[in-house]
Amino acid sequence: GPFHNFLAELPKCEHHLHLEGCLSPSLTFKLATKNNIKLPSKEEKPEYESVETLEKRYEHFDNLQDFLNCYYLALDAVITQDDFEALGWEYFTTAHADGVKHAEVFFDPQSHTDRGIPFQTVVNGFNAACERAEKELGMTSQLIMCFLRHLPASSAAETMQSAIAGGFFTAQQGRERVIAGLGLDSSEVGFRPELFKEQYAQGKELGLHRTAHGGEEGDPSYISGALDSLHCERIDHGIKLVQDPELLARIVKEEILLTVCPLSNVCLQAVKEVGEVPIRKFLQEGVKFSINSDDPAYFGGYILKNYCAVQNAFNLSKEEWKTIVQNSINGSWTGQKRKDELL
Ligand code: ES4
Ligand code: ZN
Repeated sequence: GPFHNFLAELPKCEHHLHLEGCLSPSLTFKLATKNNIKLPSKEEKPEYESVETLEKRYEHFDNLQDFLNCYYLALDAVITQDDFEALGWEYFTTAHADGVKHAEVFFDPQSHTDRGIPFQTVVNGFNAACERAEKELGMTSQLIMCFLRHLPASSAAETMQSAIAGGFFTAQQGRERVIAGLGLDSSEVGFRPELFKEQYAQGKELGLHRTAHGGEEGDPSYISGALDSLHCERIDHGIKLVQDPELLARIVKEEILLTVCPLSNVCLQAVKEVGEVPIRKFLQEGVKFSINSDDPAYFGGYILKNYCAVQNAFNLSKEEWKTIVQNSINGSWTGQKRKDELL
């Protein structure tokens, strides 16, 4: 539509992006071939017959768990530090083309360490992509280490220990910390935020930023739990907030940023269509939010497609877009100097 160029040129910040969610069917098959990895046989899983059949599989998910099963399976193809860098680079080049200037990206170390990949292979690979994006594309970024909530807290504690031992939380002269913050993702319902209280307290003590997925499929108590027990500065998704007006008022008052992912919500059937994402309500009530792509290789597109889908559903004014972009910049975990460049 006529708004496309306007949306393309907005200085975007992305806050809700899983680097593993950029693993497309074509990259999955390419890495599996290179690494001599056996993907599931087509007898076991017919969708693994070809790139095309896997693309077809990703067109429909029943819910979050159905998607996560696909997402963890495809990761078997990703092995070497170069593979992690390639996955990160896939993100940064595509996001750059969509007008992203600053990205705070998630990764899931446990989905790799659990299959025998060393922690530092994962972090060094992703960090190399971040550094290359800054040098070659002028994009700034931060890495956010997520705990998988379906695994026990003891596994999250070991992951925390690996990051500390590797020096990834430590700022050195002139160099910022490699990992800037903590996140919490994977299956939400039944895996309450309170389970990870100790790891988040340790992270806060170390000066790390904190966010958690909440209110994607879970009820609003998963959002308040992340605020009260994990001291989160942001909430990822948070769309179920509309079920609790008092909590909504608190989110406004405490200026908690929600990282909303419209196409993801449709693909995982949290809503029937983008028009059901409470964008208008959040704007009216003064809830701050950013618009993000979540897992672009699975949910039909990168950030610009999400911006366009919101525009098609809500027909926002240029003033309203300015508010969204300003809140995205101000809610980023970067210094005032970089924010001033983006504003
Ligand atoms: C995720 Cl959409 C979503 N929700 C929860 N955990 C995730 N990990 C990757 N994508
Ligand atoms: Zn997510």
